[in-house]
Amino acid sequence: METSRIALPIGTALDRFIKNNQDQFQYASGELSQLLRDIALASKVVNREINKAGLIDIMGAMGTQNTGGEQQQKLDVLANIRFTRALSKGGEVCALISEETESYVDLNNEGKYVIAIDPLDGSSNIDVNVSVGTIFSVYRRKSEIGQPIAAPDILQRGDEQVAAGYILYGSSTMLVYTAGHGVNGFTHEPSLGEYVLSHPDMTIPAQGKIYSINEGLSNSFSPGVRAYLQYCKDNNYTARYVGSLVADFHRNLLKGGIYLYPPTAKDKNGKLRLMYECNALAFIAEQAGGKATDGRERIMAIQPTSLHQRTPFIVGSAEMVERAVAY
Ligand code: AFP
Repeated sequence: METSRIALPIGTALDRFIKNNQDQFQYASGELSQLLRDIALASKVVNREINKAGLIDIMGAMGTQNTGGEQQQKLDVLANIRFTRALSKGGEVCALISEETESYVDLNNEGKYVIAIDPLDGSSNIDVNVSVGTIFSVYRRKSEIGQPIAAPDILQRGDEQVAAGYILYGSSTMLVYTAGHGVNGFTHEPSLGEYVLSHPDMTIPAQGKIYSINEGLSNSFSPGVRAYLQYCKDNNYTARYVGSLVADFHRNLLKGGIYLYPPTAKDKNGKLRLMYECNALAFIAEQAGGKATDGRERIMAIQPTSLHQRTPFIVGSAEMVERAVAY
């Protein structure tokens, strides 16, 4: 009898995959792969906490606000602590930009990398048991190792990312990342505590039928956005909107679709953050064959001028994004 029939292979674990593909990392010297492993480990801890939400007192608001003036959830704070701790212990990261902290966190002057992270995106969904995510971008520092961090290390364009990814805490937990050589997805196997390669070489269909937008805000959308939404309806597209960016992005990546967060009356530059939400997803979208724009230029070409800068965001299947921009 074939051995695989009595013992199904578990597939390639994230660690093994990273080691086997070490040469795909720019400036491969082991630190970047260690950094990804640190993120993966912290995400497993966060995953464990999220799974317990409802049983222990970690749901609900902290009573404090984040940098955007939004209510911080207890799990936001917890996830921020977990990722910061993992990344500071690893020693590869010199500075950390997070949605949860006003300024960047200076970690270790010897570290080679700068991380921008939204530790828990969509956190207002936690109380109702809906998917949430973590989004991260990795940059190489520009200043000399050993020197204090300077502005050019922090305010880098998306095009300068050396790796980016997200973790989706959904019906299963997935880690999806790119290091600039395509996109690979790993599913968390809870009994082993390992991420296992489940979605190799992910590509987004050039055209899909799903559009994702908070249409409740449509009174304040521009005429162009409203016209594009009418086009979607005229062509019998399906509306799908979780309200957790990672979940909406991931679904569209797999099935083909478009996600839009345009300027609104409340948020003149859109709601989403360039440095720790849009850049990472733009990198993944482009690596998977899709597109990401603010309506005028590629997201990754935008030079950030502040840490918590917002941007309009249109991302997804290439042909759909092109059409939306034409409107
Ligand atoms: P929260 O983290 O406050 O839940 O915001 C989530 C988010 O940043 C992103 O994940 C969603 O796509 C988007 O905001 C939803 O915003 P609207 O509620 O305005 O549609």
